[in-house]
Amino acid sequence: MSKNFNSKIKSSEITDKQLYLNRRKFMKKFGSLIGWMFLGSHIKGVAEAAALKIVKKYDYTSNDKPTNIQNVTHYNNFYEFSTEKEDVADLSKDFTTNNWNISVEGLVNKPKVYGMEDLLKLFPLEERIYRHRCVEGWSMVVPWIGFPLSNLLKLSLPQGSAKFVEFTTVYRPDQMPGQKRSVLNWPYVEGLRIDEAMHPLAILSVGMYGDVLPNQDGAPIRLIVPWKYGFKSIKSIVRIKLVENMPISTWMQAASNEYGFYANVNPQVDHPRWSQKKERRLGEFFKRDTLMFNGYTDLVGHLYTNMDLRKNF
Ligand SMILES: Nc1nc2c(c(=O)[nH]1)N[C@H]1C(S)=C(S)[C@@H](COP(=O)(O)O)O[C@H]1N2
Ligand SMILES: [Mo]
Repeated sequence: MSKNFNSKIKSSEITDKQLYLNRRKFMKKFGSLIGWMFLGSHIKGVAEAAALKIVKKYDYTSNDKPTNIQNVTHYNNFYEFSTEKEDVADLSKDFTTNNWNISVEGLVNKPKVYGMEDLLKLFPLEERIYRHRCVEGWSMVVPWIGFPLSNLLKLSLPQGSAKFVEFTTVYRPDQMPGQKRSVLNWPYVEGLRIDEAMHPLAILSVGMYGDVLPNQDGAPIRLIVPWKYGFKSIKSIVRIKLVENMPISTWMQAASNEYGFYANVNPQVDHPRWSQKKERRLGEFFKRDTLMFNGYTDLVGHLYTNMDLRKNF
């Protein structure tokens, strides 16, 4: 660990031993991944520096016990590969994420195309344990590795007219068999209001359980918005666009009466076809109560004062 890295963080934030070990694993993975991508020894240094920047933050971390990684990686919604949750892991095995670029564009003063290595160099990575609630009634707890989305947005200098952020998943039907079928309008699109996108809870994740993201969980980079239903947390992102008008998300296009733009977790507002009062944690038998804003009301409730959450579901 380099000296200047140490001096930048408070002692309370220094990672514990387990995280340190995970970090070594993560570094090795990223080191070899990026080494393979660029075949340059200086790039390995970059990977190392980025991985060393994982800082444990306790502010937003849930006390819930993380779900078994086997469940999290073998029960996935990723319609680009399959609508069968148990099949996504296998069907995404050969998906390639090398030379991945993300473009930040639209109503910003500094539009730019970032490579993954740029992002890792720019933003320190944090581990955050978040609850995740799928609109279909299952939930899990995942230790993500990532950085606040606001870091990237601020760097792009949003213009005053930017009111929403639109995210787009990669379109690659040759590697994503689900995109050859018209189950949804491809590519998958999601959106947030700009104040939601700037909220410190919203992160771009590049890893989980101390390692890089598995393909089935949205490699190499995905959004995580833990107070909203899982479909907002768009995977394998290639474009982030700041816009003036509310984006029409893929799920709004598919069924606007069932999937709204806001999609805040809300046990009081049922889905037209099922109740949202309870949820089943992967790996658990008994259902538990679903919490308002997935338990993050203290942190995000102020974003929705004076809003009718029944109308804006
Ligand atoms: N591109 C894309 N992103 C997506 C989806 C998808 O089908 N395609 N499914 C969403 C849904 S419905 C959920 S619940 C979460 C699931 O994330 P996980 O498989 O990592 O648990 O991803 C979300 N992001
Ligand atoms: Mo979901």
